[in-house]
Amino acid sequence: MKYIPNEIEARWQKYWAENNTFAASNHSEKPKYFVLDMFPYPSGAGLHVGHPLGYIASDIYARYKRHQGFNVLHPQGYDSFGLPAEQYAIQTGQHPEKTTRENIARYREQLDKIGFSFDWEREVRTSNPDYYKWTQWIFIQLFESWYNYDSDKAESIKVLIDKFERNGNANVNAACDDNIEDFDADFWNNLSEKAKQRILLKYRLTYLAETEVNWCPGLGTVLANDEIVNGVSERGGFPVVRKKMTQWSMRISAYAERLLQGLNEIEWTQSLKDAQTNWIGKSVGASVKFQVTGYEEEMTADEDDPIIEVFTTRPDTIFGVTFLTLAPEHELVSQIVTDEQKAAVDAYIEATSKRSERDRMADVKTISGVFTGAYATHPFSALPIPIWIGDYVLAGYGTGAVMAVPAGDQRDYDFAKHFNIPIENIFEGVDISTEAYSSKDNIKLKNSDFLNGLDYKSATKKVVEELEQIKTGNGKTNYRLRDAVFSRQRYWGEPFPVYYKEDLPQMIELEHLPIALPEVEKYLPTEDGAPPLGNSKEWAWDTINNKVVSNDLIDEKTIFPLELNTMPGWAGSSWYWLRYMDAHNDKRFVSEEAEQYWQNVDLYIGGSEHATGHLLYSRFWNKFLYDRGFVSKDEPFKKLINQGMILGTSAFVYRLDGTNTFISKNKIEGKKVQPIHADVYLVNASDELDIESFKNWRPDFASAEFISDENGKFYVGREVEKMSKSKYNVVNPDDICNEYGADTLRLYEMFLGPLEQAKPWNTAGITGVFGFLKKLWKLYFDDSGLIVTSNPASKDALKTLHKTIKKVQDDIEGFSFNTSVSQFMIAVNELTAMDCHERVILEPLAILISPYAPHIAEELWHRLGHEGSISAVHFPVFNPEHLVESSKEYPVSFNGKTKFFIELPLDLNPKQIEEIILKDERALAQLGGSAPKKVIVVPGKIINIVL
Ligand code: ANZ
Repeated sequence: MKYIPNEIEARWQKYWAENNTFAASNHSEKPKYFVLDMFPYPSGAGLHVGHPLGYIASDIYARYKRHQGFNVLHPQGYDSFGLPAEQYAIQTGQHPEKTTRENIARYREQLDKIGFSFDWEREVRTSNPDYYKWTQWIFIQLFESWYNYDSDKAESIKVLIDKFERNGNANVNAACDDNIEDFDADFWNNLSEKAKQRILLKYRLTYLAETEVNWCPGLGTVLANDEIVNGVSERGGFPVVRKKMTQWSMRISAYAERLLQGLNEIEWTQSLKDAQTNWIGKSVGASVKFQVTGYEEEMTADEDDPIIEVFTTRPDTIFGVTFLTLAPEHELVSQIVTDEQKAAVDAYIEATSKRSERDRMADVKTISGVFTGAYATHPFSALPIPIWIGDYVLAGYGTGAVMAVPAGDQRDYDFAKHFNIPIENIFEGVDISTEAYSSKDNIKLKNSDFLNGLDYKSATKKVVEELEQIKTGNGKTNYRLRDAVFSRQRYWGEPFPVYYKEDLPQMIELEHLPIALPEVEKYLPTEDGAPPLGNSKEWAWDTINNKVVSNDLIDEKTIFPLELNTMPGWAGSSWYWLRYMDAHNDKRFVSEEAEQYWQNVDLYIGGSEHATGHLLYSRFWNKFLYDRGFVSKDEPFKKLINQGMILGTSAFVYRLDGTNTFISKNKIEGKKVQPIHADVYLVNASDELDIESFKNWRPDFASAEFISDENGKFYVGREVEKMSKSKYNVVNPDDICNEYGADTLRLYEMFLGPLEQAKPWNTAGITGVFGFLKKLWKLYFDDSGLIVTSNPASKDALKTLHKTIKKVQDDIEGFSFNTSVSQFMIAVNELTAMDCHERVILEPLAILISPYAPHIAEELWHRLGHEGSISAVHFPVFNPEHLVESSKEYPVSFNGKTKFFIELPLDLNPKQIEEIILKDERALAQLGGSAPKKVIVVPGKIINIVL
């Protein structure tokens, strides 16, 4: 009987689907285990062999856990809102819903071929109304909440209103907008409803605010920082500029400290934790207020007091401040600039608005800035400090203003040198004539009034105390993490459940959700620059009938306009793992019961590119839902592993310069050639090009000439590059499945190397893995059928089996899947050499391999006479006794030359061994009657007789 993977695999895939073999139950006596994959965005190109790598690893783990007696939830779905479908819609006029549905169908077909143990009954699609209904609901919950730093959690906005009504905001310690005036209960209670709502917006966890955003004219939308790479949009590579717009924002900054602390509780790689830690960017220091000179008394009531607040991590250097620098966007600039400097300042602001924040951060060489003409007063020395603006200071970080200390900060130093601003050296025994002094420990201060002779630590403490005393500053912790802009000017995203009444946002009640995406004629922004939903003629909310109605009916009394923006790509993916727990619930986003059972994700596998986007937003939303009592765990993903990228092995043909003649790789030496990508599908496992197919591949090669080598062969060159369509090195998993079967694909993907490392794909290596499966098959079958016996197993076979159980179990638990594949190969080679066909060995062997190669394992199990799926059978138990060696086959040497072997128990001592040897006939023959000079015995190793 031959091993025919296609037959076997189709049969078992059908069996699994028909029997719902991998459906997880929400009620089980078994312990639970939740294995999650980062769900795919279904692009038009389909999957290549790089995509399933993580899915195969998580599938092995999920299957292993089932064998260990766990109730495993291993779901899959689609992150199906997003830009590519919309761009495609703009280009082709096709509805993104249609292309998304088609792409999903293709993905599903490809995934099914690989034999994943997904519970497809729980599939989610973020673009389905029954899913985004709950994304809208979560948005509303965020709107109805504020963050209380005293209890250190999110609370209902009603609690805040209650506080305002009783005591005003004086004792409220909230995450909120800057510059909120203090008010008392009377003031609050006398406000109009509208005024109250305005104030509450400054406290809500999702709020409307005029923010500086990254505006991408090419895509017609706002982008998040992590959607921009090197100053251009990640998708499409369009330029990005800064622009002020009213946008929904998420107050993720309220969670900065908890997002940081939570990292200590989870099993993530250090590199991932470092990425999040840096992104959150905690800095401990102080806030210091500098009064602008000349304004102390002339303030009118409605004018902002021109006090420049700076954030510094080095309060100890306060006596080294020789100027202040404001970001060009700083709101005080226009107020304090002197008439003489106004033209220069305006010109500078205009020039810098063209530079992106990233450019500004990256560029440390260009020094630019301008004097405002104004001065501030030093809080301790009372000396006048000139106020400059410079674009090395970022508007969005800290307070957008710095106290510049050329002695201690290189950028300040360079700035001072450039503009000839005096530099005050405040460090004892340090030369700062050529650069700022950056190390802070163990160095004493001088020229610093009450700080002279103090070191960094005590000076920092002293300055903060003094500042607090004179009410000009205080200790402060700053985070780089900013609130996340949540509005996108796009069509293919979740609509907000929001309408506007007198410019104030109003939430639509849960019972009327989802607010479904309307039909539009065009997916582009409207003529007057409104987002694409502005093209819809039916996009108004009727508050009497609670439904979406025609825009013509808007009367601002009972019918109001709906929000035109949609939510960003990360909205739907920030809670999807919860929906898998209870995917069809139409009463709640997840039932309490299901959530209590599954709690959180035990193992999450996905790409490292989501380190600071998806993985921060998800933790934020989960913590929020936890605070409000909707979920039971603070952290969503207990353990997380990043799979490495699979690289393509590109093929190159070499064209003689200036000709249409191609030359075999082994003939190019000394010739001027131009390497050109050839599709990897045109090259065989020995790197020979199929010339005829190559000619047919592209018209410009049809008439090309080819110079082969002496043997008539034409070789290509190979190079490892990113797997990508444009490099013609993409390998489609369907082709591998068709030719060798999914089990071979799965084993080979794992065999390529450690899961977390990047590694090149090379289709040539796959035949080895395919050969291994054929060899495995032959342990069970010969040409006429099953050859498995019920004989007892030999000691050696048991040893091979138990060695393998131990290795595979340790490997799976340590996520070292590649080494398991090697062990399977060793085991099958050993058992083949032993001619082992015993059921007691081969049954457990089938179970061992089933997480990796589930189809062949099912088939073997079935043919061994079992009913039902192998996936539920208990994993073989390792018995160390089978590995203990009780005897040793000693080589027996005479004067160092091995003459024969003898098997002896291992527990004999050297004396006993010597006695046995000297009676052995073969030894007696060697000795020829004479006594040996010496007998050397190393127990467990050697016996040497010196003649
Ligand atoms: C005085 C000083 C003296 C500073 C010294 C540093 C060294 P991190 O660690 O990144 O938080 N700073 C503050 N706000 C800024 C902004 N919006 N744009 C650019 N720079 C800004 O660094 C905080 C330090 O960076 C602050 O401490 C401030 O300069 C500067 F010897 O204040 B320092």
